[in-house]
Amino acid sequence: GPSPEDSGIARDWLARHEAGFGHFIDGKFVAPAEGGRFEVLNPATSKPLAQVAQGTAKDVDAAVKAARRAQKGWAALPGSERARHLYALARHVQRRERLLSVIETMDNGKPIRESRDIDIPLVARHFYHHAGWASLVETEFPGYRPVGVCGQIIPWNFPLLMLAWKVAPALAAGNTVVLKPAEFTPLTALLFAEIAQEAGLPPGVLNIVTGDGATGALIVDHPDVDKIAFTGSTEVGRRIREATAGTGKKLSLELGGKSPFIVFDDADLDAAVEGVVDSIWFNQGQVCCAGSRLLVQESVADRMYDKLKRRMATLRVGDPLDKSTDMGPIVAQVQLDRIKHYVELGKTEGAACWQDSATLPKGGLYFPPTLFTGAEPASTIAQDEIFGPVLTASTFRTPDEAVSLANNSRYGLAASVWSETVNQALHVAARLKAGVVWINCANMFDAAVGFGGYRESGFGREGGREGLYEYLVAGWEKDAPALKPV
Ligand code: TXE
Repeated sequence: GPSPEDSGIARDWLARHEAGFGHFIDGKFVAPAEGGRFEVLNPATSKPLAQVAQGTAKDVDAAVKAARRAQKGWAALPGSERARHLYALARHVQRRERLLSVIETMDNGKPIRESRDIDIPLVARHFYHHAGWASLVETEFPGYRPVGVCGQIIPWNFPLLMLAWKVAPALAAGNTVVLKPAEFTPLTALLFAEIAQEAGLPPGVLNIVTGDGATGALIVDHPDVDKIAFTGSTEVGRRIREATAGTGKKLSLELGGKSPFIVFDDADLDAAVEGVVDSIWFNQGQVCCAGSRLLVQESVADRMYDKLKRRMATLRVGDPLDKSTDMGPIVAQVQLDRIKHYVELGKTEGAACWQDSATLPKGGLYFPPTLFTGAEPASTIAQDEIFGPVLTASTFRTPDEAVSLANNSRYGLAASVWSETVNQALHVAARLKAGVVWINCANMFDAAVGFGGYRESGFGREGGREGLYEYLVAGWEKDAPALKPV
């Protein structure tokens, strides 16, 4: 966990910015053009952490212009030079990983163990991986060129990791970026902008404008943006798709999910219980690919539920800066209200609700791990994305029934299958409509593997070779310098 010294550096960093953060445009921090700022809260204490700029049309336009000016020069660099910059970003993230982890935890509420051991190391890994692509893109994608200026809008559940997922491939492929972090969690993106300065990233290549949905809409609508990459709610994704239809802007959307977690009677139930913990109680369940629908084969359902309840009672909900904490607070009051609403609704829909009786810490936005058993497959709690620590369980009899229940969703992001019979697991996996299927594991990510959904979970892939296509277009432009090989 963080030593008092680590919390000290975080406090110092926040104190240095007490007057309020600006936007990061053209390599410099600039005050918001119209002066507006909003408060960012710590969900563990409900106290303010910082004042952050509210981006308006002038700020967005300045950022897009800076990105446009920088783009040709950035694309004209030899791939090995762009790689050098991405390696430098990766190394600087590693050098600052303690400060990044503590700030991420204070801003988002996720346990320090997760930000320190998962989020921030994966951020570095993503930049290292894409540094490799920067030097390979010209030879591996002959006939392709960068899209140009990319608008990137990200959510609050993995604030810096979602930045890395979007920024690393865009820069590797020779694009420049205007990125907007989520209004609840903009701090590590702003710290990353300082890191980009330290690492010597050329001005204008990465611009960060903070603000809410209105700022995001200004980026989407800006006529000089060539591509939008969005991760967030299905509702906003739909609006962005409408807004970009007919503009020629390239678009990728990574939206919600209601991913099935299927346990067969021959599964290692203890391992499956740990898989459930990683699937739905990791990051307080605020995970787009969370295994939020447990489907258990009838003959082992009671045993599975008993084991789960016993394990749930051991989860420690509390101060996210304490390294023994398993679950921190929910990111914001509106999200907590949304979760409470669904849990109340679930009780009226006839499912049995189980929560451990341990009392929650006061002052923060805490919610206990929650299990619904006997949920009707068509009920709201089994169909809607709750985006909180709420698991909905029901049973099946045959593999066919498991597949049809699993696919009975308007989403298609991820799935997890648990069985010790490898043929059964593979056969079922192949019939699931999901962008990623894990067998006897869950929530495994790698920068080299494409991630993304079907149906209302969106389209486009992030990571690896597939992810690069989102940041390239086929063809040739008269005045566009070709990507240069090493
Ligand atoms: O998401 P929003 P919210 C789901 C989850 C959650 C629900 C609502 O179910 O309960 O969405 O969360 C920006 N044009 N997910 O309201 O609003 C916004 O500023 C352009 C799933 O926080 O979609 C933020 O930066 N941008 C998800 C980002 O969009 C707009 C992660 C996401 O916020 C905009 C988060 C607009 N009109 C929520 N309106 C996942 N798939 O991981 C808002 N934004």
